[in-house]
Amino acid sequence: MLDTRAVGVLIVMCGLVVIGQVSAGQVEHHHTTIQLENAWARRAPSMVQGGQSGQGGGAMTAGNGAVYVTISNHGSKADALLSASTDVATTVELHATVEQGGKMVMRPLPKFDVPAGGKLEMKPGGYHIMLLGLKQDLKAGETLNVGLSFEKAGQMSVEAPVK
Ligand SMILES: [Cu+2]
Repeated sequence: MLDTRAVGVLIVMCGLVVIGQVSAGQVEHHHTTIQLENAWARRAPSMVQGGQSGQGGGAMTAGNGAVYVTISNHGSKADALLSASTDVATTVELHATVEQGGKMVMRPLPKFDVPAGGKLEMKPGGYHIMLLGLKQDLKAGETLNVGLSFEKAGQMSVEAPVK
């Protein structure tokens, strides 16, 4: 005669093994590895025009703007931001600000690398998402929806309050 209690214990143990494998698999999911924080936007950085610090407000037409986001990569593989998009600008570029002959100038980059376990912090005077040819004025209190396209994480989006 079979000991039915022993069989029951075996079945329970097999069940636990299966559950354990499913949990381990979920940890490997990679669409949560990219974290977007501290997003904000503003009208054209004053450095765009150069020269003496502007002649009062309102001189600029349509103009440009910038979006800043802190991107953290919690994954084990490097990722990269390839492009960004928003409805309010004609053209959106990835820019770095670098010093050149004593002046700070902006330079377009093909992508922003985000190393595994690292972060890319955009900020005024550094990396930023450049909005060229604004279709509408950016007013404080409004929020821009910005799409971000990553090499590995794919398409993401973030809400960027205008400051
Ligand atoms: Cu720029």
